[in-house]
Amino acid sequence: MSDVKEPGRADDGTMRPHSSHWGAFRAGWRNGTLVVEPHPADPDPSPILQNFPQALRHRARIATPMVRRGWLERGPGPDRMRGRDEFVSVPWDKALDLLAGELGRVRDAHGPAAIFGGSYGWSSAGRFHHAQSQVHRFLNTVLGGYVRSVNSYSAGASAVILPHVIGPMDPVAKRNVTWEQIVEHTGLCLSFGGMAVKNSAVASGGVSKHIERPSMKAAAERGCRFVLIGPLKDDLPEEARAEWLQIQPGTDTALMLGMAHTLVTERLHDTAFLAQFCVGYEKFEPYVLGQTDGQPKDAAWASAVCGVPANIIAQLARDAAGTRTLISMAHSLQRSEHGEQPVWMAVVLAAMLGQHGLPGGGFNYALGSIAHYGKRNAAVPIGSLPQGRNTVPDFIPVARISDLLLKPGQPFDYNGQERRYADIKLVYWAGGNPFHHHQDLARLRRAFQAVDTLVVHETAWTATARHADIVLPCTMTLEREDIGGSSQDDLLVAMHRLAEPYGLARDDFAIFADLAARLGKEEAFTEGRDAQGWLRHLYEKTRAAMEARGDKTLSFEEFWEAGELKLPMDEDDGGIIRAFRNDPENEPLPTPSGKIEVFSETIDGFGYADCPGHPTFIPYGDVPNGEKPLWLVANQPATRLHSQLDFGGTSENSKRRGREVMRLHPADAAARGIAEGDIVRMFNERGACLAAASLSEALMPGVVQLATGAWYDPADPAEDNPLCVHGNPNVLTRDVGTSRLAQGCTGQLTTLQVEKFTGNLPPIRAWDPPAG
Ligand SMILES: Nc1nc2c(c(=O)[nH]1)N[C@H]1C(S)=C(S)[C@@H](COP(=O)(O)OP(=O)(O)OC[C@H]3O[C@@H](n4cnc5c(=O)[nH]c(N)nc54)[C@H](O)[C@@H]3O)O[C@H]1N2
Ligand SMILES: Nc1nc2c(c(=O)[nH]1)N[C@H]1C(S)=C(S)[C@@H](COP(=O)(O)OP(=O)(O)OC[C@H]3O[C@@H](n4cnc5c(=O)[nH]c(N)nc54)[C@H](O)[C@@H]3O)O[C@H]1N2
Ligand SMILES: [Mo]
Repeated sequence: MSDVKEPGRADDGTMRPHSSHWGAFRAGWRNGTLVVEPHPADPDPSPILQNFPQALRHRARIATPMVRRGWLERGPGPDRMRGRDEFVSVPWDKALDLLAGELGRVRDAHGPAAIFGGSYGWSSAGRFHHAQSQVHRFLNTVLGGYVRSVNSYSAGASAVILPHVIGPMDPVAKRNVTWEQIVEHTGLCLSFGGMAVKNSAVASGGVSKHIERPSMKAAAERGCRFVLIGPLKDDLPEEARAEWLQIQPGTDTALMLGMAHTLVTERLHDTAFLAQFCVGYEKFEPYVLGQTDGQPKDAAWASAVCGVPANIIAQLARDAAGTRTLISMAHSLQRSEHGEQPVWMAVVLAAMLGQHGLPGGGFNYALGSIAHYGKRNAAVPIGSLPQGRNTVPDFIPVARISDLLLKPGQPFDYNGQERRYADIKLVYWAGGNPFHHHQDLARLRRAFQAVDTLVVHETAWTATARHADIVLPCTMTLEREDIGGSSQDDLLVAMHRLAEPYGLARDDFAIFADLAARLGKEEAFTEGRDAQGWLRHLYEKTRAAMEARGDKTLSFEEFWEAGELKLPMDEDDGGIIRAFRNDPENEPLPTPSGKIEVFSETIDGFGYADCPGHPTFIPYGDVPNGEKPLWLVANQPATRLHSQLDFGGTSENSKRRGREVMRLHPADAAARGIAEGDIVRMFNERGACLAAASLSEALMPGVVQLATGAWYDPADPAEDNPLCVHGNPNVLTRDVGTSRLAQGCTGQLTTLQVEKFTGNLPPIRAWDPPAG
């Protein structure tokens, strides 16, 4: 790192365009410091941008290729030493020779179905250097494929349930109700899990204008009433002027059933809409009325389950029937046990209200959870790296990674199919951090011990890199050129290079190109293009589409010089749901019946008790009890994207005594003798972590919150289940699927106990490079 010759390091203050998942920005060097300024058009930029300056040259970056000592000395094979061993620095040529040899061995001995390249993760903004796209293209074009993962940690349950009942996730979330419609039309917004502006800070691929806060402000000023239903008051911004209904986690379906019961018994439900646009309502109403199970789902029942007073539930139903009502639901509700149910129930409730397809009304899944939703869509395509062909049919629902590695050959259910886990020998990860995203990290460690080889491309020493056998250092976006853009943003950004690579770091593309050459497939991987060639190739897709529409376009050189290209956006037309409402005969929904499915014959036919044929309240299994009296909400962090740049300034400054801050209600703190700023131990039967306590009345009593993203930091890596001294909630969460239908991630909620930590405070080492 001593020989860095940053472009512009002359400190001339020149600001160059760049982009990130958390905003478009400009950056340049002044007095030897990287200065980052938000894009001037952004009305509400994210503080996450300020993670960059400190992160760029932080010691947590990886400087050279590294090989785990045990793997180097003993070769591939299952090994308990993963995550406990030393690393040996090796030259690039040697690292690539070793890796190419191992990839060839696994391919020849076991075939590509022995390689897991699911490689889930957000990577970085930039259409070309997107690491997950790079690794998938490499595995397809060079090795013939890999065992993949389907769906996401974000929306594991909804991605599977929504197509059965209303349509694919994209039209329900991304092309449906816009913020423009809300500002103009919405009378009542029932916001399940809120729409925290810290979450809409982020959009995969980039976002140039954060409009959520100003939109909620404008809507509220016009008279839109926001009701926040959730355990945390600050899941909606002050500007929404929301009423807060405190609800027991995991019980939203019961609340909505209580509203449905009121609608039916007071004849407020839209029978004409249900008859014309839905199927199966007649099988659902008897359940609501208690005719099928003896339990009417009335407001009193719902109240006893969810904690919201019965009169408020009933009144909410009446109010919702009397105005333009929008139901928004955070991703979080379905990232938990039976997460399919609240999503389906919200679809049905909006149907009972007759609101689907009306401007500013109906159900918009995940609105406000992320900055893609509630926007217009780009009218032209944005280039992305072609993935090649994967010849391996095997896949896992993404959050079944530990099961895959621990249960080779064993059966699992998914969306009506019985499948088997493949037998994986080699795991290749680029652009994701399973020690951030996965649950029950002690189990994940065991799972990674079972394979022959774990390969990780990383920019920094994440816990995943520390558990790898071969670690290859990669550039950050600031160290390379790329094109930033997403289909829900009107700016394509020329991401200029701001710095030389850290140490010996290389671009993922360059690494894969060299590996491909060693395996005799360079041309298949690169198609004869270098990075610049690919940027021009990807840009041309957008430019040509604009030209075909008759829009003014820029040549690649002009685009690069200007720093950005303004994209044409589509009409705000409400997408397939509006089209269906306007013309149900000719614009059927892409469901089996072509209508909204209140009852699904397909799902019913699967015979899953944990996901029956209509929305059903299924009590949570993992509920607070004597030993674990508290709920843990493990939600998204305000100060970073997931685990990315945890070592950046905004993230580090939010910690106390180096630990992640957890929040709890003053009453829960008092009962445990915990004061503001105390270090606490959070624990259950799966694991324990330390965090710094902060007392807040923004949480309901009985609920504590610890955001995700603090890097896993084992007190003693030699132990099987060490204490995490930094505050990673995934040592506590459960590794179980949402149901047999979707098998989605359930990391949002679990139960635990919290106590004041009185021992000697262990040091934080998560950001120190490992011994080697
Ligand atoms: N308990 C609990 N767990 C959760 C959640 C929760 O709510 N609760 N939320 C879940 C959700 S919604 C998600 S999406 C996941 C997120 O999980 P991930 O997407 O895996 O998390 P990130 O931290 O974004 O991981 C991206 C990694 O890619 C690396 N990276 C960035 N750029 C590059 C590059 O150019 N090249 C290479 N090689 N690497 C790069 C970063 O350093 C980082 O380590 O977490 C999930 N986990
Ligand atoms: N700053 C920042 N923004 C992000 C991300 C990030 O890492 N950092 N990650 C992005 C990604 S990949 C995704 S998928 C989205 C995730 O978006 P979400 O999943 O919606 O976000 P979370 O913050 O995990 O959860 C939102 C809130 O849901 C509430 N909640 C939890 N359980 C329940 C429940 O049972 N009922 C109700 N009513 N409410 C509940 C909690 O109070 C929590 O604060 O966020 C995106 N935005
Ligand atoms: Mo996500």
